Amino acid sequence: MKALFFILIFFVIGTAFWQFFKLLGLTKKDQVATEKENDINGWLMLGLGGFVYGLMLYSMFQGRVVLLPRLSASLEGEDIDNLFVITMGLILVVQFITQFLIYYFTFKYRGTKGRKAMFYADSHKLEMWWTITPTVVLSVLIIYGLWTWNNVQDLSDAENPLIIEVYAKQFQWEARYAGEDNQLGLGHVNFIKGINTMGVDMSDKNSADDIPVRELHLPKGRKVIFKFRSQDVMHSAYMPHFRAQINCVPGMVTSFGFTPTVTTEEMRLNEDTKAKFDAINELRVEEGKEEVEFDYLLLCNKICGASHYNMQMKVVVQEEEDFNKWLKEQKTLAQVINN
Ligand SMILES: [Cu+2]
Repeated sequence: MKALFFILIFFVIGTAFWQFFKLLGLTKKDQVATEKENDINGWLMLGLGGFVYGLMLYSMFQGRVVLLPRLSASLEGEDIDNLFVITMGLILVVQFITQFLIYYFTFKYRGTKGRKAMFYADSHKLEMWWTITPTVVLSVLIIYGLWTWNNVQDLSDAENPLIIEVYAKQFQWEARYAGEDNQLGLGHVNFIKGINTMGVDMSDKNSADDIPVRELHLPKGRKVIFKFRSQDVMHSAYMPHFRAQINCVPGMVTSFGFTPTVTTEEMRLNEDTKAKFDAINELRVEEGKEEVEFDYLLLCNKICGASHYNMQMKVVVQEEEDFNKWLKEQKTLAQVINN
C-alpha cells in the first residue's frame, strides 16, 4: 500500500513537471489546441468531477467508523453538535452545487470550431448578489457560533458545581479536586517541590483538603467546572466526547465547564462506540495485541513536543453515588504532602 502511494506521488510530480515544461514551450510557439485535444480535455474535466464526487462519498462512507460516537456525552456538547451539523450541512450543499457547476460548464463549453468566448466585463447586479449572499450567510453562522460559545462557556448559573483543576505539563496531565470546601488552593510553579508536583501553595487555607488524582472521575448529571494551568508550554485540553477543548497557557488560568450526561458504561453500550471498537479490536487482534475497551479520554490537542501524542488521561463518568464513594477513598493533599 505504501509503495503504491509513493509510486502515485512520483507519477503526479512527474506529470506536473512534464506539463510545466510543455507550458514553457507553448509560450514560444503560436500553438492552438486541436478539436480533438479540446474534446479530450472536456471529457477529462467531467471525469475529474465524477472522481471528486466519488472520492467524497467513499470517504464519508468508509470514514464513518473512525469518527467519534454521535452521542454527545455532555449537555453543552449537544449545542456544539447542532452548530457543527448545521455548518457542515451548509458547506456540503454549497460545495455539491458549486463543484457540479464548475465541472459541467467546463465540459459543456469546451472549445469547438466556431465557438467564441464571450468577454463579460462586469455586472453590478451579479457582483452585488455574490457579495451580499455569502456575507449574510457567514454573519449568521458566526453570530450563531458566538451565541453557542457564550452559552457553553457560561459558568455563572451552575448550582453546586464540582471544581477541578487540570494541570498540563510535558507530557502528562495531573488533576486535583477542590475538596470539602469546593475551593482550590492557590498554585504557582514556584511552589513545585518534591511530591508537590502541581505547585500548590500549602500555606493557603483552601489547599489542605484538595485531592490530587491521576485519573479523572466525573459524576453524571452534575456540572463540572475545570480550571486549567500549564507548567511549561501551551497545551490544549481536549475531551472530544464531551465536545470540549481549551488551551492551557503557562502563567494563566483558563476554564470551561460541562455537565456529563452519559456514564462510561452507557457509552460502551452505544452502537457507534461498539462499531468503532470492533474495528479497532479487529486490527489489534490481527497484530496479536489484546482487545481494548472504550474509555473517555482527556487528550492534548496542541503539538507540544516529542511525546505529545501520548499525553492523555483516563476519564471515568459515574453515577453521582459511585463518584462520591470514589472521591471519599482518595487522599487529600495534606495527607499526601505532609506525611
Ligand atoms: Cu501537550
